[in-house]
Amino acid sequence: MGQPHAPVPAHAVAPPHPMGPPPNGMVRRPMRRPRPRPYPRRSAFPAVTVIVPTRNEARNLEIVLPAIAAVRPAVHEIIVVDGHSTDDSIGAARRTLPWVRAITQTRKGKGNAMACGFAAATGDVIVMFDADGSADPAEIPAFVAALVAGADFAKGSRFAKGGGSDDITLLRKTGNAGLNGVANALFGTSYTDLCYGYNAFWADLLPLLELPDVNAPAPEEGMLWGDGFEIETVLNCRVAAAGLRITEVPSVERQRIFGETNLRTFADGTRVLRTLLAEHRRAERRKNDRAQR
Ligand SMILES: Nc1nc2c(ncn2[C@@H]2O[C@H](COP(=O)(O)OP(=O)(O)O)[C@@H](O)[C@H]2O)c(=O)[nH]1
Ligand SMILES: [Mg+2]
Repeated sequence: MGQPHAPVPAHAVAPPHPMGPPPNGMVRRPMRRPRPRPYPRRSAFPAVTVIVPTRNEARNLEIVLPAIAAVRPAVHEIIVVDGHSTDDSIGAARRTLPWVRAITQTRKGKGNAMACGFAAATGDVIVMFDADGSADPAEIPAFVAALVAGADFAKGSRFAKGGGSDDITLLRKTGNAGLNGVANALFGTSYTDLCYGYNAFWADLLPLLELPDVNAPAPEEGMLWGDGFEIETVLNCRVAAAGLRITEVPSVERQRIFGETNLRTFADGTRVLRTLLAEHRRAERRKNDRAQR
């Protein structure tokens, strides 16, 4: 008699096919679904999750999703996180790429969408990827390579050597440069592009980032800290404050294909500045707490 079988873990049992049993005599091929990964791992060949936040990006998704799926080595999963779009972005995503995972965010704002995507991710590496066609999927392997080479956080930069932008206005470029200077002075970093949405990091950092709970109720007015466009800043501040290894990856931002930006230059710029100050206070508080223990 052999050894008794170990109990089969719940995640190893294939759930019933969502379309039900196949008609007589037909075999239904299993749908592609993420491999079960009980915990993220650091390895030379990490499983890559791409998080794509969308707010009315149906037409862009039809172009962007197949382009991400064509990247080699292939990504492990793509999660579209929708912000209550009125153009059926989720339907477009599913029609374009049947194995995409599409979820709806729990509150408002790009930051909340990203936090929802991070919480749903099953890969070892998480890539933040805008849906508007401005990010080039062919750069994903460079982000992953920076992480495999030892970085904790791979930060896309349009202003590092080899980077560029077809999409940024002079006003936003100037604002970004000013905000960059403030961030570097406060956090001792050498960031060249604070407000850029194309970044990647090891999924095991997530607990350290302490992002707003995706299940927390939405406030009656305004948004929770970190739920808006300031998400990139929050991440950049927290990885710096935690002393993590940051590598900048040159990135070329292209023009959005269809539609218009959801960003409001002045309102969101002010919010980024407030975030830098708030995050600096938070980092100082943490440092003092640690020193007292
Ligand atoms: N889910 C979700 N996605 C958002 C929200 N706001 C912006 N996005 C997405 O975030 C990405 C970047 O937004 P975009 O408007 O292009 O800003 P810009 O790239 O800074 O000009 C796009 O894919 C948007 O569809 C939001 O509130 N919720
Ligand atoms: Mg954009």
